[in-house]
Amino acid sequence: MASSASPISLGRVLLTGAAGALGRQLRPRLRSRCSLLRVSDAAAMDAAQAGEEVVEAKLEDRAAVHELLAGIDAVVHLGGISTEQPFDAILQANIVGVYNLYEAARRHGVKRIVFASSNHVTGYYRQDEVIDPTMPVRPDGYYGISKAFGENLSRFYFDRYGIETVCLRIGSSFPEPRDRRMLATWLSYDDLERLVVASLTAPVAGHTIIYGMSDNTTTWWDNTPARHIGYRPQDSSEPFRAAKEAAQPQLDLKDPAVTYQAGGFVHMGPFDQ
Ligand code: NAI
Ligand code: 15L
Repeated sequence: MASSASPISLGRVLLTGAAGALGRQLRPRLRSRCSLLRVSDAAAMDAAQAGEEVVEAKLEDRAAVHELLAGIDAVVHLGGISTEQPFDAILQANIVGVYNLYEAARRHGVKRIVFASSNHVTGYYRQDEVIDPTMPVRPDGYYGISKAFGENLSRFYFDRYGIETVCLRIGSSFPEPRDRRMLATWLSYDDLERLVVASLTAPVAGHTIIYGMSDNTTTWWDNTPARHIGYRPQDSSEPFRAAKEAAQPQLDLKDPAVTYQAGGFVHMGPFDQ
């Protein structure tokens, strides 16, 4: 785990998506920094530890989400569908769900939200261009569109109600890069923790979009417009390069999954419903 523990208490924090891959990583890392960590998911979670509350809730259940936000200072919102899927499922979890979350946050006076967006908001930029968070979105599917909705919704809730949000356009957060594309997109779990803590503790966050990546040598993303968040990655995909290149010595440059930053997401769908 990252050793740069911030001395700043995070207060009463809600972590959604706590049963998921990243939620299970962040839960123990956030627990010691919070006066209360309320963890939630539609799926079953481990029992509450000291300083925790565990609440099962579906994001599309407006009343349940309203209850979830009671007494909370800040939210780390990871919950929702995390890959390309049919629109109706995405609509409920990621679009209705994020609306319910922000509306409950407004009514309960929550001050800051860290929203797990995705690199798939800009997946149709090419792998031979470097983009920054101020450039127009180019989603690569319904999933990316739903994350763009969350980014826009959160901007509205900042402009209208002053709720600060840091949108994390997470690249690929796994124990290690899985393929050559992830040499550019990888975010280690320790750097994920650094990014979330920086987003929760930056004195002024406003509405910020930042790519979630480690200090990779190959990169498609320039986080200069988000430097005020103070995120400093300390890991790199470079130690994995030789093995990943050996496993994939040839890339088909005519394959859209190689052309576009989205990678294999460009081949997901359409879904007949
Ligand atoms: P995951 O799929 O492992 O976890 C998502 C969690 O959300 C699951 O535990 C699931 O039960 C819960 N969930 C889904 N629908 C729900 C609903 N309707 N109501 C309540 N809970 C619901 O995903 P992972 O990898 O942990 O990602 C966490 C977040 O980060 C997601 O929002 C994902 O889109 C985002 N992200 C993750 C990346 C990665 O590399 N792991 C990359 C980019 C974005
Ligand atoms: C995502 O948004 C997904 O949640 C994750 O499973 C990875 O596929 C990641 O993007 C990626 O682009 O590698």
